[in-house]
Amino acid sequence: SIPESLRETWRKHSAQGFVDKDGFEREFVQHIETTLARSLYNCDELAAYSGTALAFRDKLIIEWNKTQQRQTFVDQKRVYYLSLEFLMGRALDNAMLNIDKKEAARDGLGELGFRIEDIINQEHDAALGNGGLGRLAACLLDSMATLNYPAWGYGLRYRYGIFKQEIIDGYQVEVPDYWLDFNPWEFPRHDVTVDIQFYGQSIRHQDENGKVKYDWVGGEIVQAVAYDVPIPGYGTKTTNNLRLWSSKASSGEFDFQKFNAGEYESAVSDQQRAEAISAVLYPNDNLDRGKELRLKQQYFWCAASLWDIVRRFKKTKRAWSEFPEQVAIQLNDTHPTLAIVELQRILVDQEGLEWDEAWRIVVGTFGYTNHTVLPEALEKWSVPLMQNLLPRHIQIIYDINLFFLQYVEKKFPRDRDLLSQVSVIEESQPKMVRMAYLAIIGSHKVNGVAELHSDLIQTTIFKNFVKIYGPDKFTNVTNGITPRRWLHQANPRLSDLIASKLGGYDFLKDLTLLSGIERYVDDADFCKEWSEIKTANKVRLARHIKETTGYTVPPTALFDIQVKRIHEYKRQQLNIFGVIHRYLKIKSMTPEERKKLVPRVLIFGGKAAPGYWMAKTIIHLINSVGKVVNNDSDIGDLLKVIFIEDYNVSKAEIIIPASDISEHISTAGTEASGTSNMKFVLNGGLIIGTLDGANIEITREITESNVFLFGNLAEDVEELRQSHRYAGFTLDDNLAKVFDAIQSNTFGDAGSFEHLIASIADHGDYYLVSDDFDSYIKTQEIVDRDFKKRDEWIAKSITSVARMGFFSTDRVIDEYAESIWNVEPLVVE
Ligand code: GLG
Repeated sequence: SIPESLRETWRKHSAQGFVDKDGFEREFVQHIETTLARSLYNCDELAAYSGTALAFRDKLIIEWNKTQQRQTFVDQKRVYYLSLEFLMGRALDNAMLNIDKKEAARDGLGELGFRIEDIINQEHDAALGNGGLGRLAACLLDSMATLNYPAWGYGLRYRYGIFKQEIIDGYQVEVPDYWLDFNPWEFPRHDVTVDIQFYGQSIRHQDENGKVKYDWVGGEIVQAVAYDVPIPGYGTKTTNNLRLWSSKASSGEFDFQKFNAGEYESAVSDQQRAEAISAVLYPNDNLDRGKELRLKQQYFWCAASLWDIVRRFKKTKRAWSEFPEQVAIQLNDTHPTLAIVELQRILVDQEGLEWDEAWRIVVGTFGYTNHTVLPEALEKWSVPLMQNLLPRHIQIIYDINLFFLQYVEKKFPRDRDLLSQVSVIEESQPKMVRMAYLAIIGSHKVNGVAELHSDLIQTTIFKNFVKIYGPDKFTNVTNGITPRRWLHQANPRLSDLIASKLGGYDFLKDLTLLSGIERYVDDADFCKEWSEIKTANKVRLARHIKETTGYTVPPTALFDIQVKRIHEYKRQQLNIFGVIHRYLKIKSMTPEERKKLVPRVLIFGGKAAPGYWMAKTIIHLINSVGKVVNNDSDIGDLLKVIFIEDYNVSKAEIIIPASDISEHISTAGTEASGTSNMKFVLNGGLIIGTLDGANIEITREITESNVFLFGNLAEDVEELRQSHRYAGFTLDDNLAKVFDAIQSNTFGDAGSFEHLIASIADHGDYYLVSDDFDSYIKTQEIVDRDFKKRDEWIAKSITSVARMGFFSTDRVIDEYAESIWNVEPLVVE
């Protein structure tokens, strides 16, 4: 660093960033003219977006620098959140609001000839995630910065995020999402690079003292390069860091020999192989596919992150035993479980610690969050695959398992069944490494993401581990959402109305303050404004629907929305079958009866994993039903069915505030938490749902009279499934009629939908669509009835919002900090 005597000069010129409208305009024009080499003659909206983003980036990076200096200086315990997914969405609007400069930018852009909304809309979403798990990581980052926790995220810098979805002739088509053409929010750190090794062999030898050592030799090297993304907190100077790793051929790796010998293709293909590691996000949600490249991604990212964390710790010259007091690493699902093995390897093989001492450090450092009980989502890696790719790590895994099983054997002598049930190695053909078991053994705390889910993991998939370790190792941290993005940014008018009654925006930092609006539920003016805001949000969505699908939908209709990944367990099929039932019913009604009906717009959105045939069939069915219903003049505006293509974070910000009711209708016991349920309620929409995931706690908070619940309970699901299997199974009558309609080609060629119907009618109805159908359509009738009582509906909406304080990720982060991480906030002056 620069000598003290010269620092005055530095300080004099230290970057400040703009503070007001004029300052914004100056920075904007400066960036347009120099950084972007454009002028007022050729500044289009995209360039204006770039100029605006760069002006804000400057501000963020100044605060980022201060935060990092302060955190390094104070050197208190830090949190590292390892997640293979960060579904960030857009950054500009968020930055404007979090550092409280949106009005300066709005006015400045106005004077320079632009509308701020158009500029914000130029930004490409950062879509480095699939769904709830990735978006949760993004909300947690926002809260960690807002609450001033010294916290970093670590992930991968995918060149291609989740694919863009196009709907062509009713079918999903996947298009690559190349998003890095212009990304002002990242800083390449070409000085922060590390070589990551793959393949090769682990060689056992003895050192000069006769101690057994292992050397990992040979194989190939890939370089990890750090890219930093600043994460601003709301209403604080704290700006944390999200470090994303990008892969490239190691400098020594580009084979100049081959190149000089004219073997260009093979020289280049080595390079491409290296770059492939961080090229693309795997598009599966709640599904494990066991592909080698995925394992490479996982190790590449864990090894680079651990190198970085260990390096930072070593600079402080503390004893290794202090590591868990300085470092908390949270594993977002099992994807980063190799970090456990990697830390043990570093400590034992590189730093020379004894196994037991190293292992105490490892377990004290890690916490593991489980996000699902679905068996198809639980990660397992084949032993031969791992043996080949990570020869030293597989040895360490075997040793971890050996010591663990010895511990179990001591506690429960001669229980052979127990040993094979909890072994990290599944004795299958080939043998498999059970990553969740490894994550439990290597962590001091394991948590689920909603009460029911945390109970279920302790009584089903992980029950043996509760028996072995006792219940204290397991805990619950119910998910949340950041109210900054999901209320203030997505629904500014509602946020402003609430602020006008609460005397300011403090509720955005303490969401429990929302309870203060409950006393306005009888205030006619307030209710009227509340209702008008909902209508305005519906008009905005209707416009989006018109522009993107061509369909006109009436904003006075009941907007019924289901947006999330398409999955059989989430049961979009139940929803669309319910829509068909409604359609058939309307067709059989007299004109008098029709007059009494509440018109409905059914809105669907969500991606199917490219290899998930059944999910794609469901999308096709929704679109086929839409095509028939929307063009049936006999139905008119009474029913519309819309599929919004390419559902993502920025579309969610338009869709969620516009709902009257949204659907969270998973088979009980399958949705770990759900988080969009929280977003919808926070935006004044009511929900229809099963007693599953966080629906249960939402119901507890806002009370049962404000939720439309239906369906079987989690505790009865297994028995129902069994009964389908053995006692034969009769379809629900109304569902049978729906199937008849589909099978008589009402919605196009019935053949396309045969396997979907068969999965229910002939193959055991695993997700209990038939069992829940009657309860579902009856509850939808109650929704129709209640929606007509406009005043009561608005009262329910206000009351629900007032009682949502619990579901902020600020509360979530405080719980993690207190019960898992043991970290304290650090305020940056
Ligand atoms: C999971 C679950 C969701 C959960 C989310 C965040 O399926 O129920 O809300 O994580 O914990 N794979 C996921 O998206």
